[in-house]
Amino acid sequence: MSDTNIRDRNGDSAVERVDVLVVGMGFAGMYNLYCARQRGLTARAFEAGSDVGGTWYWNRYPGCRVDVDSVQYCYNFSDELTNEWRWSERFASQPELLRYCNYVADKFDLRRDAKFDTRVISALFDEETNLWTVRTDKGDVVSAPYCIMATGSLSTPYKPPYPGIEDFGGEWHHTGTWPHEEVSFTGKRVGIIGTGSTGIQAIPVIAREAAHLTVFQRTPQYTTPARNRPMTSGEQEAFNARRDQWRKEVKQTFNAITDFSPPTKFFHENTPEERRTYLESRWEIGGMPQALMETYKNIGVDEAANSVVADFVRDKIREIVKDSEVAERLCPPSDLPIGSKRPPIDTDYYETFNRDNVTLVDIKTSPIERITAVGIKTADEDYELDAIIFATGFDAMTGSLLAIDIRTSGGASLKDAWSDGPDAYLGLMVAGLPNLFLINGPGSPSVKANMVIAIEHHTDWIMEALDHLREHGLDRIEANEQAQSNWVEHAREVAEATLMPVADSWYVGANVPGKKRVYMPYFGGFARYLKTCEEIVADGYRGFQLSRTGENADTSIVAAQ
Ligand code: NA7
Repeated sequence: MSDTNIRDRNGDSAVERVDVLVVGMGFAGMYNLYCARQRGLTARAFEAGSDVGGTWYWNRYPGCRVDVDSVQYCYNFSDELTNEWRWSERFASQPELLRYCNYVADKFDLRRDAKFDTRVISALFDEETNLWTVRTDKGDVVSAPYCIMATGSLSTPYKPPYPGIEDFGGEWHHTGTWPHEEVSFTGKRVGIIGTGSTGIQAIPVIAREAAHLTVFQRTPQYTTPARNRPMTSGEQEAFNARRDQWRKEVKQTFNAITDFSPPTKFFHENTPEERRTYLESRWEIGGMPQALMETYKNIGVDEAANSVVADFVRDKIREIVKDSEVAERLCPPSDLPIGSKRPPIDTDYYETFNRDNVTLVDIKTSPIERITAVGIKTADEDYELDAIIFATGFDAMTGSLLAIDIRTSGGASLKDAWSDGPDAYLGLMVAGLPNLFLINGPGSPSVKANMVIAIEHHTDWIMEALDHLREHGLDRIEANEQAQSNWVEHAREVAEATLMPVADSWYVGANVPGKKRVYMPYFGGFARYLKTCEEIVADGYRGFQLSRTGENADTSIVAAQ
């Protein structure tokens, strides 16, 4: 494979030629770059941010931290790295996670092949030359036979288009593009819109600093205490000592997270008193969202089982929040199953509503009408504010991919392919777009799993596919339309057998007006997904077409199903 400068097909601009293009330099992009290099492949990565980190580069809002145990939310590919790094807290904060990303980039000299402050705007596949050509907003033109979209699942912020934002005299920020300079709320009247995982992390921290915080809530969430704490002495060493075993165990789990005693009973096997005691013990342990979601079998599929846990959280809210009206406003509605929106974990979220300087506004019954010069106007009231924070989430899973004009010379495009929903085979490839790989794409466990473990799996799968192609003198891999449809149908059936698609969540794209409603992550479990991927490879890449194109698209199909 080569690394030469060539001219593009029009012959009018010099293009750089590498083996692998990588879009994004978060956890996924960095690992892809590392793996490509390990194989002696030349690679070029582009990143819109000024440095590495992806999610942890952009989301700098107060209170931002991971909700998977730090020791599990990190790379596994290098024992040296594992042994060198120490986490300071059970759930690492954003600054610590960003330090980790920088440490990895330095250690493996990853920035050398990456260009920052550069956004990829298009990717065109030439059917004749078998090359993807990527163009950027800085004028770069780079070609490679393989293109890997490491663009992140939650990286295109969504901000509701309220009229009047340009009139607002104060400052405003979206949590997903938080300024790098310190933002001070001291003495300020702050309004925050959104009570998803982000709002729930930010609200208690901002409330402690601001003169007053007004929380604009559309849908109340179920959240459980994170019980974050400093790592204890020897804790990480003990985890690392059994990391090899853990790497095996994590592959057998539903969400690529271990150390949670899995449910052994159905809820009706316990008396109401036993349930209360059991759920209470899980509430006390706190931690990952599974604390409550994995208490009884079939919480995710059975309404009665689900409502037992949902009611438990509502009771907790009523216990914690002193003002009973505010408590009722914080209680999620009975038609919202617990877990159907991404379950957050928190530090002092409900307690924050006992503070004198915090007001909760229900914008479901009294929607925001506009932003004014001095604040926010709802249907019922005007709120004067010095700062507005949009914790309103992301155009998840598809937003960053569809923002790039991805097409082939044969006339296929990602936009057309996804006009009726984001179909992808295993969430890895899209039929009609050869040699284009998605990391954690729709139809893969992705956001329903520990993202770093899912990233490592996808990357390893892709790299092994590239090895396979090379070893067999091939240069093209493409998902079959039929295999893709079968997979999409399977993923749909799995999700629809549960309560998960019920909520208007970002999992189904309901937060972005006009987005096709599809449950995007694969909800069949990480272990089952891994096994399927392995079987497909063992079966000669079942459902993929592997071929040799050479310069003249002389397609000799080697494996096709
Ligand atoms: P989420 O979970 O999508 O939450 C966004 C919040 O913003 C949620 O409370 C929404 O209310 C609210 N929202 C969104 N659009 C509007 C409009 N138009 N009007 C009023 N309120 C709105 O995003 P997060 O950033 O909190 O979390 C994203 C993921 O990042 C998280 O799940 C983790 O995986 C990490 P709604 O519930 O839609 O009524």
